[in-house]
Amino acid sequence: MASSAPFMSEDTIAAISTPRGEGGIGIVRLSGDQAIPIVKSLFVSSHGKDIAQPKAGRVFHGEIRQEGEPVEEVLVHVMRAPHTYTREDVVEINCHGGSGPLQAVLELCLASGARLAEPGEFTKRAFLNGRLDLVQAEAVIDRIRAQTIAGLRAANAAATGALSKRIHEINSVLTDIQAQLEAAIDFPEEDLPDTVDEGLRAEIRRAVDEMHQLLATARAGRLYREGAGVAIAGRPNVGKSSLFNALLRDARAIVTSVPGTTRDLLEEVITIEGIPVRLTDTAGLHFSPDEVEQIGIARARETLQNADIILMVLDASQPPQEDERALAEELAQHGAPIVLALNKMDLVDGEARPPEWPVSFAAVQPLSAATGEGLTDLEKTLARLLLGEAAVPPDQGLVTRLHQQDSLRRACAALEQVLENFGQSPELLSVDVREAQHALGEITGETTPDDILDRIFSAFCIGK
Ligand SMILES: Nc1nc2c(ncn2[C@@H]2O[C@H](COP(=O)(O)OP(=O)(O)OP(=O)(O)O)[C@@H](O)[C@H]2O)c(=O)[nH]1
Ligand SMILES: [Mg+2]
Repeated sequence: MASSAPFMSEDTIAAISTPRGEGGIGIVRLSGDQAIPIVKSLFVSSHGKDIAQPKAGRVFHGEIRQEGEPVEEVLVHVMRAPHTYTREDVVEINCHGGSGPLQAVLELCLASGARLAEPGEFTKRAFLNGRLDLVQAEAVIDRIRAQTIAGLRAANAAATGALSKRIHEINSVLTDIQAQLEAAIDFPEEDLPDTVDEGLRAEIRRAVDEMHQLLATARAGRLYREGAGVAIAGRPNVGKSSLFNALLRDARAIVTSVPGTTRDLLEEVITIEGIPVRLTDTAGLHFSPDEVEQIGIARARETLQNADIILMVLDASQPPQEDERALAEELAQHGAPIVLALNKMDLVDGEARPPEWPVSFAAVQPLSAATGEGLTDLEKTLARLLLGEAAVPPDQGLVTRLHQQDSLRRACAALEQVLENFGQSPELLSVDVREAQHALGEITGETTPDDILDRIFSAFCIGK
């Protein structure tokens, strides 16, 4: 047993930590007090070294053997508690990256006393052992899943503690306020002098302001992490697929002059100002007797239901069409803001025809999918609509998750209650301050209930 670690869990866990499929290498990872003894029992060093000997080194070449027979040539990386990811002893066995070798080595580890790790269990141990707080633990998964550089920067900022620091700063102000209130409880006959009263009130207001600022980052935080959906819709042949391709900078969708070309949904992820945007091209919306097209139209409507923004495309070179207004009204029912793209401007002399519509658009953008005119402006418009006015740089501490947002809202409400009750007994005020602290502690993990923790970590993959 590695006595240097006060954190050791009761059992040693093992899992394949690299993705399924073939690769140059693959890694089986173990964590726990038996990690080194288990691997020692399976491993024969090429240089006669003992991996359990701290002085022998950290990386060992050799073979994993089963009853004396070589199973796999490996590199074993030994990391001793507490300077490891989980703060327990960790051993990583570098194998050839294929399911055969990895599965064989994992099974030998399990047969020798390790237990198969649950999803996210390595990171959960890092959290339980105080190596990471909850914000940082959740940022681990965000780093893995980041789809854009901005998303990675946001996750990195959270992982290095940018958000946690802001939460702790607010919390320490609240601890101070709590101390002042408790002092007042202990000496009830001494009323708080007015100056202290005002000072407290100002401190609480500042804490509320800071929390509102954090809440204002939630939209950007969620967008960098989860991305957004933009669906292209419109009548047949107006140039939806051409616009899809132009935004993608790739001839992904089939474009022809025949109306009804697109039937199935096409989805691709593009990056607009750091936001991963799932762009969907849909079948032209109109009445069609064609069965295949009808199915495509039904699918298009389903996608529109879930879009964050609908991009309604119009052929600006054509006179107004009968059913355009009805289509705009139909699209408006989906609830997402609609951006009207006036396409084929390269065929229009002068201004696009003045729109007169039964619905209001979030923006109107003249463009040409053929020449690229207006596309940059369209992207800027989409980014502005998605991020709102509160565009925040990704590397400051952003609120990225709903549960963080919810806790902040509750903390804010509790402090607003304190401001409202000011002048009443310090005991009463103290209860709400404590509630605010409790809510903030749920973000960093200090006061998060176990079932919520379980839910958070079970969303990770096995081996992480
Ligand atoms: N001149 C010009 N032609 C365009 C432009 N955009 C699209 N087109 C042409 O318009 C025709 C229809 O384009 P698509 O992109 O297939 O239109 P769509 O809306 O996807 O059509 P469906 O899939 O049938 O609903 C093609 O012949 C395109 O080359 C544009 O900006 N300028
Ligand atoms: Mg099309």
